Formats: sequence, C-alpha cells, structure tokens
Amino acid sequence: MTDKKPLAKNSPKNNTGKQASSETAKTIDLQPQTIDATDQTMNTNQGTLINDDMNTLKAGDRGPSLLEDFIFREKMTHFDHERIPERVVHARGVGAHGVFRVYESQADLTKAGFLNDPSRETPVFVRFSTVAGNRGSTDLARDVRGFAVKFYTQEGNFDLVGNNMPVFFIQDAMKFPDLIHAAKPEPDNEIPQAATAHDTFWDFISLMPESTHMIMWAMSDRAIPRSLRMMEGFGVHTFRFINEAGQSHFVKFHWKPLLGVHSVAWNEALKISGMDPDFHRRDLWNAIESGNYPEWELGIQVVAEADEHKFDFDLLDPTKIIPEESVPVQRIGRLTLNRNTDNYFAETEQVAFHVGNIVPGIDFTDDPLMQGRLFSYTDTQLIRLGGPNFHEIPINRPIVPVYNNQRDGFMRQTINKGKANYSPNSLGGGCPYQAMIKNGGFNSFPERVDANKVRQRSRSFMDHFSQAKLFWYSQSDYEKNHIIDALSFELGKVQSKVVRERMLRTLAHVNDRLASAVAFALGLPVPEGPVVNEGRPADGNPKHYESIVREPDVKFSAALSMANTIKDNILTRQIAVLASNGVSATSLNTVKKQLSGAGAIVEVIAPRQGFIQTAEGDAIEVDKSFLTTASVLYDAVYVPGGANSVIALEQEPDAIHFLNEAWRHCKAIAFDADAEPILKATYFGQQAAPTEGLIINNDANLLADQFIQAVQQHRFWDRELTRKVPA
Ligand code: HDD
Repeated sequence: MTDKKPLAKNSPKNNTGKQASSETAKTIDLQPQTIDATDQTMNTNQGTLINDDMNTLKAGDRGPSLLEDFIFREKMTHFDHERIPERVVHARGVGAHGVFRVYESQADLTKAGFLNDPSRETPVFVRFSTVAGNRGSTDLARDVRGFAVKFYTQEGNFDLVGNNMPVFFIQDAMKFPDLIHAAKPEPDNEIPQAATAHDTFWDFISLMPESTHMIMWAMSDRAIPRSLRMMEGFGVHTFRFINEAGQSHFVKFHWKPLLGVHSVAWNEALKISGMDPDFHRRDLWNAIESGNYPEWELGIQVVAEADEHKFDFDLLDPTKIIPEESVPVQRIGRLTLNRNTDNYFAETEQVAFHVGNIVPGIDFTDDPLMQGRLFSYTDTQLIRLGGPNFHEIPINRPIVPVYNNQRDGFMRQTINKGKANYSPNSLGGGCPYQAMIKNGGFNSFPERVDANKVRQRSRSFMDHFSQAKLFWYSQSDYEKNHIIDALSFELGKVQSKVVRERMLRTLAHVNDRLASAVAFALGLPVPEGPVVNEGRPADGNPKHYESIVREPDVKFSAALSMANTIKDNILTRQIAVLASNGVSATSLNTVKKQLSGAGAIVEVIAPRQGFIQTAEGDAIEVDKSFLTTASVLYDAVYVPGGANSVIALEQEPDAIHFLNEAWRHCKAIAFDADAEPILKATYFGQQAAPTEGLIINNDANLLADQFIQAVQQHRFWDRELTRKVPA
C-alpha cells in the first residue's frame, strides 16, 4: 500500500492525463476545484487517511457490522445521495469546452465586448442534447437537438440556449408544459422512451396548427444527425443587439458547422440505437481527444428596428425563420471545441443554462415564448441543483468575480466579508457600488410599450402553414421522401384513427403530395376541411384564431436543404476495411494511407479480433470484429483483395450483411478488382443496381482517389429509388 500525503495543489491535467489543449480564463478558473488522485492516498471527506477500503468494521470477522464505522457510513451516505433530478427536458446531453473569437468588431451593431474585439478569445462551454429522452436514452432518437452555448465573457456569462432547428413547436410559453407532457412517454405506462411516435404527441400536434412548420423540420433528417459536429445551431428567437449609442437592431443567431450538415438514414438510426446508444457522445469525445476540434461559425441575420414589419410573418413569432434569401447570414466569428470534460457530472450535468443570461449589447424581444423561458430556466435549476447558489458551481460561475448583497442559502460557498449586506449602506462604504452605464452597467433597451393587458395571441401569428410550405418546396426529392417516410412511421404508430386523420388534414394544408403519400401509407383517405385551433379570443370573435392559409412570399430557400451542404472533405469520416487472413497488404496499406492522409479514420474489421496474416506474410492488427461492430457505425466500406481473404469473406455471412446494409444506407463502397467475388455474393452485386458510389479498381491509388471523392458525397440517396436492399 502506498503511504503518501495528499497533494496540496491540484493538477490542471484532464482525465486522459493529457494537458488541457487550450488554457483560457475559464480553465484557469476551474483549476482550484479540479482534483487528480494520481499518486495520492485515499482519505475521508474529513481528510482522515483510510487504511482499509475493502471491509466494514465488524465485531469479529464473521460478526455484525458496527454503527461506529464512520468510514463506511460516510461512503454509503454519499453514494445514497449521488443522483440529482435529471433535466425535465434535454436530460440526455454531452458537453465540451472551447473558445470563441469574433472575426471583426461588430461595434456598429452591439457593444457586447466579446463581439467587439477580434483579439479576445472567449472561453465557452457547450452542451448538446436530445429533448424527449431520459438521461440514459439513445443518442440517435428522432428528436430536436439542444445546442446550448455558455460564453464566459469579461462582462459576465452570455448563454445562447438554442436548438439545431431554427423554429419551435409553439408560439407561447403557456403551452410548453403541455407540449412536453404530450411528447414524453405516456403517463399511464411510461411508453415509449425517447420517441414522439405515439398517440399523445400527435394528438397535441394535430390540435396545434402552429406546430406544423416545426413538424416539417422534426420529421426531416435534421432530427437524426450523423454527428453533433455536423449540425447547425440556431438561437431561434429574434434577439436584440444594442450598440454604444443605444441603437437596437433585431438579430437571429446561427451556428454553421464547418464540416457541413449531414444525417444518417432512419433505418440506420434505429440500428445505431442498439449497436451504440452513445454514438454521438462517443463521436464528439473521440473527435476532441484526437485533435479534430469541432468548429462552427457564428452567423447573424440583422434587421433594422424600422424594418420590423416589412416581412410576411411576425419577427416575434418563434415558429418562423427569416429566409436567408430575405436577409443573408453574415458569418462573424468562430467557435472551436477543444477540450473534453474532466468530469461528466461536475460539468455537463451541473451546467445551468439560462436564456436570461445576457450581457450589455444583447437584449430580449417580446417573443412570448422567449418571455416565458426567462422565468423557467432559473426556476428549474432551483429544484434540479438544489438551491439558489447554483451559480457558484465551478462550471456555472462567471470568470469575473461576483460582488452583490445576495447571501446564504443551501450550500453557500462564498465567504462574504463585512457587515453591510444591503444597499444603500454607509457602514460598508457604500460597496459594492452600482455601475454607470458608460462603465458597463446593464440597462434594458427602453422599448416603448403602450397596450391593454390581454391574454391573447396576435393575429399576425396565425399564418400556420406558409413556412411549412417553404420548407417542403426547398427540399430535394430524397429529403421529401424521407419526410413522407418519417410521418408514415410516426403516424403509423398512432393507435387513434381520429388523431391520424386530423394530422392528415394538417398535412393537406402544407402540400397535397405530402398528405396523399402519408395517407397512402396509413391506408386512409385525406380528410377535407379546416384545421382545428383551440383558443379563447378575448374579443369573443372565433375568427381571431382561425389559421391564415397562404403561400409564402419566398418560395424556395437553398439553405433549408441539406442536399446543398458542404461536400468537399472526408475529415473524421469512419471507414471500415473488411479483411481476413491473406489480405493484400499492398492494397490495404495504400488505400488506408491515402484515406488517413485525407483525414478519415480507418478501422480494419475481420472475423475475429487480434491479428490477420497478409498475403505478403506480415501481420495487421484488427480493430474490431464483426461481432463488436456493425456497418451502421461507419460512413463507407473498402474491401481489399488477396485471394484467401476474398474466399473467407465471400463465405462470411456477417461480411455480406455488413456490405448489404452499407449499401442500403447509401454509403460509398469500394472493392479491389480481385475482391469482386465478394461483391457478387452481396444482394446489390446480383441486381442491376445503380453503381453511383460503387468503386471497383485494380489500382489501389486510383481506387483511393475515387473512393475519397465518393465519401465526400456522404450518401447516394438515389439508391433508395430502386428496390431497397433486404438488410
Ligand atoms: Fe428550453 C432546457 C432550448 C423553449 C424550458 N432548453 C433547454 C435546453 C436547451 C433548450 C438547449 C438544454 C440546456 C442544457 O443543455 O442544459 N428551449 C430551448 C429552445 C426553445 C426552448 C431553443 C425554444 C426556442 N424551454 C423552452 C420553453 C421553456 C423551456 C418555452 C419554458 C417556458 N428548457 C426549459 C427548462 C430546461 C430547458 C425546463 C430544462 C433543463 C434546463 O432548462 O436547464 O427550463
């Protein structure tokens, strides 16, 4: 047993033993709380060294345990209290540290310091999440993804608590608890987990036509991202920028991923959920550990105050986007995630975001969803994190010291000196002082509000379908098919015929083809008639709540289709190489070298783990066996030649299934020319199937070039137009 004294100082290392890749004001701030037990001796929470952590204290070695065993009692009590309530929504998440830097000063728009100074690197903590599932649910659920960014600025924390979709299901926060109750597992039997394919969700949605635009996004492939690193983020609401002169501009925030926006196939998502429920979490972790830091550009759409009413929708309505054709997105800065957490609970679980955390230069608008959020986020942390001092938890505290007269409460850490805990005071010399506006004191934008108090929705919010149509019109053919398939799946799981019919009526307000294709899959006719919209108009006129059915002014927006995304690199793409004893090392190594050189991650998969013997007589280490991995965990497959390897894999059902499934999910597949017998053994090799994304070559260098170009395309969705592969 080692007998060393605990270290007085804590180590700044992260839990991989590697030095943090980038030191920021926040990483320095976290260091006093970061503990590394390497070479240390175990002690109790009171500091007493522990001699035996294996046995409780007993009256005789076969006798009863003794109550005086303070070491056991402390350990067990702490364990019994380890869990805290999970988030009521966005329970499953993953976080990482990073930095943000603005490209050029935005001082003409905002006085926010972190957007004014290109030399300033602002530390950030980002948490991605799914919305509906529990903490232990699968990453690849069909769901919206949370994209919450905490900027630790020198003027305090700014939280941009967004999603990977630019609109929301509801317009008014009053409906949030109902939306979430309907989406979560049903209350009588708590089924289904992390899925909206059930009656209560679609019952609610079918009665809320304002959700139609968001439903189009949620039923699109945006809801099943290939990677958290390959999805967009949006602040959703219209915010305000305030400059030094006090002028306000409306602003929408965007995050644009440098790797492009990519998804998986729905059938693939279902299988990934079984093969690796931590698929996204692992992908993010591995990317950061390997130095492939995920990056996004911060985009803004800016609208002058005077132009507030020039759109065919209301800027305050969170179910609407500003089409990029109307107001282009300016890319103003870059976010880089460069450090994994040291401790999931301390950081990712305890981080507390709040839409209300803003800094001078940024302000709210009267979006009624945003206004309700301003209440909910602090309130939820009070129960989740157990009291009013959650801002003191290291991951939540700002990088600037906090001086105010807020005191006490459960788990208070700060030791405030002095007698004066009130303001104004003279006994404390009047401290802490209030800040002048010119010295950075926050002052709200003096928006003029002159109105009657009403519990009502603006008529300008009643256009429920035009942007759902815009989204539909802007999708490629394969994306439209995926939306039809997703709705057919989800509504197909709904037991209530009334609900299904009501949803078909809603879809008919978006597009006839969409509605009739889903109706066909459900074996139902498309019902006619208006959609239902609940609401008690304060003016007594039911027409107030009737949906306005119209075409959008902008009829097509390229930015809405993932088909138009970046397809010029294969960075961090996972490539499977199927091989067995007798594989051609020359081919395998040539292709692997080129793929790795282009930034892909290549893994050799064989019938068994360990090593395979190559045709040339060397041994190659196997990364995974067919038992421990699956095609759905890769972006593309390569099958090198080598006579014995080809014979072995041709007769290996797992290898053939691997290839058939990769084909079904529209992935690039490459064969050495002499590996063609394996192709012949696949289902697609026996059909007159389209050959896009299928590469066969006897020159390994040429094959690698063609393969890289194919992998860049991500997927060959047109394959789905012919008969699907039975895999
Ligand atoms: Fe929310 C969490 C995003 C509407 C109430 N929300 C939460 C998280 C994200 C969002 C990303 C997880 C933060 C984290 O990682 O810890 N929420 C949104 C977006 C919305 C939205 C983009 C619409 C534009 N949310 C919304 C409304 C309400 C809430 C209307 C209530 C009035 N949201 C919450 C919450 C959560 C939350 C209950 C649960 C855990 C938490 O806050 O910290 O307060």
